[in-house]
Amino acid sequence: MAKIKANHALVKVLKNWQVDHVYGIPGDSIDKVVDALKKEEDNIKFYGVRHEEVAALAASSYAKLTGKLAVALSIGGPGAIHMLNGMYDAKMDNVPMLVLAGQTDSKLLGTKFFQEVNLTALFDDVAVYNKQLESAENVHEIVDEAIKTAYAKKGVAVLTIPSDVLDEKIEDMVPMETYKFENAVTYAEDEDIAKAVELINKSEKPVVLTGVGAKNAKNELLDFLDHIDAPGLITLPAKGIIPDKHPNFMGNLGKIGTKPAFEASKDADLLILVGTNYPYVDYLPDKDIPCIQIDINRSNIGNRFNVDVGLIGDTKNVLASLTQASHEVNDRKFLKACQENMKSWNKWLEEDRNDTSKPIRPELLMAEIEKISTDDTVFSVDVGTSTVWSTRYLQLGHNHQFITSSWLGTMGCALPGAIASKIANPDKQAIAITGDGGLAMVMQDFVTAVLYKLPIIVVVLNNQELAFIKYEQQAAGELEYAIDLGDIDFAKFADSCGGIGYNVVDVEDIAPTLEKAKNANKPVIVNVKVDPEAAPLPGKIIWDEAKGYAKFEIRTALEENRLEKMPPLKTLIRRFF
Ligand SMILES: Cc1ncc(C[n+]2csc(CCOP(=O)(O)OP(=O)(O)O)c2C)c(N)n1
Ligand SMILES: [Mg+2]
Repeated sequence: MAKIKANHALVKVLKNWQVDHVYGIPGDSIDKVVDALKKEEDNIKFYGVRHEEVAALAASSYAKLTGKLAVALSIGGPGAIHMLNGMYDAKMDNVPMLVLAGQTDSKLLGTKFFQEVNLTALFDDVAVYNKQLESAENVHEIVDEAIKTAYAKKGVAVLTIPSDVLDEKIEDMVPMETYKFENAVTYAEDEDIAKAVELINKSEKPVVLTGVGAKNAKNELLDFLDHIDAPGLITLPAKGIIPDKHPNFMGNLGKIGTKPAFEASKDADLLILVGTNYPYVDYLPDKDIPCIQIDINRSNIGNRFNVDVGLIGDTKNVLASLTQASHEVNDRKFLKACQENMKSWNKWLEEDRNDTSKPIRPELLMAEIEKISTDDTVFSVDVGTSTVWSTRYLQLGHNHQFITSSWLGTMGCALPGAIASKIANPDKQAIAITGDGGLAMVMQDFVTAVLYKLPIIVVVLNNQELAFIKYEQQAAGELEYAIDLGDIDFAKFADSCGGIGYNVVDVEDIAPTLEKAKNANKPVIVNVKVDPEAAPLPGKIIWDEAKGYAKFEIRTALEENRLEKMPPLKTLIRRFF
């Protein structure tokens, strides 16, 4: 049998799995893999980043957008440690990733050699597959197994590779095949569907709360909502699954959700959970109302709520079965009441979206970003107040995509997400929406977008502080502390990277500058000085937060002798009552 170098065998398996790109930084302990990738450069493109965390975050984002596994690689020791954050992002948002990490030469392992870190121990908690390659012989089988496991368990597979192991020649047993992983389609039991249908038919006030698990079932979900005439709520990461302008849509549920969603939830007599492991039980209805939960994963059923009927299966076919078997309802009184509620909410949102006061309000900025978007823009949103403004004020349509770091909630995810979006879909516009703190964590990789000619638009909500934390401190009745960031001229920075940078300070400049960004065929940073006093208030202020705000006011007055500017009273009142 023909012989092949083990590093080439590894890369051949990646090719078999239709891996067409890799993110990473080369270096001593991983260079054998990089060398083999060089030989396949026409098939697998290497995206060299400036920080390994960005490699892992981009890989995770790519998987969120496409469902396909992406690969991140780095040397062992420091490079591998840098990747950890993006790996947790993939783990917690349940997407497949393959990490190839270099390691000290096998003969030196255990001798406290330079850069030797126990990577198997390091990755123990984050990985669904975590092996150190001990010999070259079966490399193809091991890589295969790693990728299959990442897909099957929707998580991160790690292969740690001591630098000398791939040096050998082995028998070429890599099959000449193309693989595609497909989860078996699961159908819920008929008997359970019948029980669920009975509950649905009996209910007067059903509420449907949808999570990202329904990402591939948009049409079925909308058919179901129309058919039973029920209000549709979403979790934050599911933004975009129900178009914002859909008549049954009540917005997202939770601390940064809408008041109508909260009220629909509290008033419901039946809760239908679709593809979500929603954690904030305070926002769910009281536990004794009936509940139907649809999930592909049995272990999610009844996690947070007393579930009467668990429908284990693909959201797509389960929703279709429910639509087919349940009574059609028109003019449901409950939906009408929710829609009335939503009308006032939308009126308030519209007022905010048109607020041209100075300094620039983030709400207006969102409305302006929406105007330059196309009908299939991918929005990659960071963690901070930009998460609140984007989820609340951007109105997404059926073909928009929205990604963020939903469960890990890591700052710095927006830029890597936009880079991955352009790689996944070069023809779709990619807009990153980020805070100044979040961008500062990963900004060096703007130059990656420049280098690979990925014309992304990065909009920075620059308030020179960690505003989200400021409001958390206020809501908890604490004094503001350690939140100042200073000012970075991100526009100058963009220019210095070979991209394009714009500073926006005046309201009148927002629209023309965004228009220029839209038409620039280069990566752009639009650095917008936004109002640091723009408070991302919860849609519905729950009692503890109201108490926190009051305590904060009293403490600032007493301990600091000043009365801090509170969010406008009008806003507080309409969200509290
Ligand atoms: C890696 C990481 N560190 C810290 C936090 C906690 N945190 C959440 S939001 C936030 C502030 C974000 O600041 P910025 O990006 O400037 O956005 P702003 O809230 O000011 O709009 C912080 C520190 C986090 N989520 N992730
Ligand atoms: Mg900020």
